[in-house]
Amino acid sequence: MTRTTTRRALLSAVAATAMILGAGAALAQDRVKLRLASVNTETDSRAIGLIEKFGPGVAEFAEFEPHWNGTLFKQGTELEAIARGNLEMSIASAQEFSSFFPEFSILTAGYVHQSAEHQIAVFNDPVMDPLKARVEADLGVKLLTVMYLGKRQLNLKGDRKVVTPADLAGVKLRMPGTDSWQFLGAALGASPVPIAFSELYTALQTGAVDGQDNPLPTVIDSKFYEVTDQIVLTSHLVDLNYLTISKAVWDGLSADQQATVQAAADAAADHARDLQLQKEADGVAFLTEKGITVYEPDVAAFRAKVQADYLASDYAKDWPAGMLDRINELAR
Ligand code: KDO
Repeated sequence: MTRTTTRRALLSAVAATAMILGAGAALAQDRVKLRLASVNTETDSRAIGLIEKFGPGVAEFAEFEPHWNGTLFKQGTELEAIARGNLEMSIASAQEFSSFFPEFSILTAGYVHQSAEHQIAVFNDPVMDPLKARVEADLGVKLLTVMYLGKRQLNLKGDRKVVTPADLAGVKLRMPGTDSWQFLGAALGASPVPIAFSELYTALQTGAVDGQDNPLPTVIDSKFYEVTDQIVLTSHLVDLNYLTISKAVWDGLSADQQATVQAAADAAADHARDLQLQKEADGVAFLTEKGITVYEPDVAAFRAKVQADYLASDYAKDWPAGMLDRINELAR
């Protein structure tokens, strides 16, 4: 049995119990408490979108209680917390879902999503329906909407010039903890090192790693520019997160309340996306001003290696038939 299968089998049993408990709890309350756990800061665009649009949007019947900076649950443990009935909402990556459901790895692959609009088109397309249904059935988690994180870029210490993946040989590149993130780091040509987001600034500062990858707004928001020297504009992953809610809590809401939660989630994601796109557009000027060297490598060389590595990997064997073609069609 693979690690993924074991984790999923365990959780489907847990989720079934949590659904029964959760539904009862939601019905018994007048007001619904919606605690959200995430590792991002409270100044991140997704946090601002949720605070300004989601909380007020559901205020009539729900109390939105966000916990940022990984203070409630550590990075990568949030989905399990929802499945166990210990948490109501999270901001989760496709990589986290892929550790339960291998087919999600198609959404983690480099150079697959092309833009923020493309992410929305994929999320709303029927091609996502079986994936969403499986997450609900096996994990007790509902995907509400897709949130834009941005184009991930390399952010390194030192003055090594990076043109092609070969230039990253031996570079200790921090990537988040799950296997699919580590695979992406290796596909870029680097030696990936798993470190949680909340420990990343210190890891860069102490030189435990040579660099990290994240979209420019995150480099700015978390001040990684203070402890790094350069940005290589590989744009290797147009990154997303899903705003999730416990299926048990969702099922305990009336149809009107569900519609209100959905509308508030979409409004939060739209607002956050606008903010993040603007920060991304302003990012190069901001970072250059801070003394960071920003340049473009041979992006075609990165794209060719990353795509070839994914297509030759075991991950690709789990991609639903025709899904990659459909995702590519939606980019046009
Ligand atoms: C990160 O750990 O590098 C990452 O960018 C991964 C994303 O999926 C997301 O979890 C993000 O961190 C956090 O929300 C912090 O911005």
